[in-house]
Amino acid sequence: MRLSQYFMPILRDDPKEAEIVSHRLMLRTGMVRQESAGIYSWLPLGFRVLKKIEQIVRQEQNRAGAIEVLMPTIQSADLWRKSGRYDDYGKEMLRITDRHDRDMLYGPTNEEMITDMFRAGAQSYKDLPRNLYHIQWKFRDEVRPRFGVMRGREFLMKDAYSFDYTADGGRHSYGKMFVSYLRTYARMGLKAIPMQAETGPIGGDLSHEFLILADTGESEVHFDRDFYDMDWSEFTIDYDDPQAVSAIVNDYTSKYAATDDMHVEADFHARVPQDRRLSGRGIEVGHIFFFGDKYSQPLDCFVQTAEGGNVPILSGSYGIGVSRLAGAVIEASHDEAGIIWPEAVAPFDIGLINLKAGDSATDAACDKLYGELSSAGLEVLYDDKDDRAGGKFARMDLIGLPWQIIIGPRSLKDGNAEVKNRKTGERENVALSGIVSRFAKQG
Ligand code: P5A
Repeated sequence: MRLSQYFMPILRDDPKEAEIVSHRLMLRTGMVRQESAGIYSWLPLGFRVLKKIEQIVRQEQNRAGAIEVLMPTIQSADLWRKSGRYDDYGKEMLRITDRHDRDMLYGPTNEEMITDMFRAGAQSYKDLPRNLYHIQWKFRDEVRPRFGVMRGREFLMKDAYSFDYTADGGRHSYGKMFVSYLRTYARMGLKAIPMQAETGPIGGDLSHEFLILADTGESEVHFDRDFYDMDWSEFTIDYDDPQAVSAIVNDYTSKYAATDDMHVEADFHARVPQDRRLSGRGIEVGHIFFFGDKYSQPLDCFVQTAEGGNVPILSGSYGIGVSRLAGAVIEASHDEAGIIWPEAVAPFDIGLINLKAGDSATDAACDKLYGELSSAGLEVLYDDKDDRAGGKFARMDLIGLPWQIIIGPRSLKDGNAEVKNRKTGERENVALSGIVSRFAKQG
């Protein structure tokens, strides 16, 4: 993408309304724009990040055996009346009346709808287990939307729903999602600690929240320092092996970690020696629940057993805050100069800076390299604008692409470009002829 033809409205100054760094940087880099309180447009740069996050989430859900569907944002109130949540949800639910005076709502979550969909499509225990998910916009009329996309009113969520026949099967389904969440966050360069959590309006008695540590987080958290020393890199797993799955779940849940609602100081002290007890703040990037027949009973979601009886399906639901993650990654990875994107979710792989746009030799070298890198499958943002060098450097640092390739008349004399790593700040002169192979190999 040529910057001269792109739409990336960078703000010169820090926006006043932004209280936390991710919100500030998302506004400054023109990733998002607030349309109403807690409701955002995703501009081209932000949209690319959102799609990358979504794709990692999708790949890891598929890998764990979940099947993608797409349910609508607007739901009928009927099923919510049946489950009893129509009144429970209170003012957080955006209620709409259609032209026939029917009560509708903008879905804050989809337990009811998917349970009804599954009921209509599954008859016997042989149709189980299954896990269905979608990635869809939700609406919750939060009292205080704040921190940009971190606590929006409209936000993108991945929500998966498991359907099982036996309690053991249900636990395995829960474990698979638990493990897939560890892999998902690891791929984005995040350490998300699973913590015991309250179930709130979703319900059930088994639940974990996944939190990344950040001073700006909304939740107070208490945990064993051991989590710091764990191996957070990606790992392989055979999801069909219940023992392998539960071994990983046990490994992570055997250490103390709880959000403030579930925190018991006496347990913390009993289980964790003083020098390993840590308390701080965290951002909730995922939340999983097992609630058995809470929705299948009222919504009549039963299957036939082998013996010919009828039993309610056992379910859990599993959420990831996809749009929130865009902010969370920035909270976890930035410096004074701006964002530092982990490669997996960066809007582009490389920023190519032409230091002398208009100079025919520099233009020719940049254009050629831009074409070659693009053909090699790399995503390049090519700064071909006629701006001062200082401004170009600052802008490229601000938007935080992992690599910068800088070409000007001086480096060109020796047939070189300067390659800068945004994260480490390291710079290196590389022969122009060797650049494509260098990045293609990494890619
Ligand atoms: C689980 C999936 C649920 O809604 N039902 C379907 C269950 N869980 S949850 O914890 O309420 O939400 C799941 C994740 O969505 C993100 N999230 C938000 N992101 C941005 N703005 C919001 N207002 C918001 N509310 C929830 C969180 O990451 C949460 O973990």
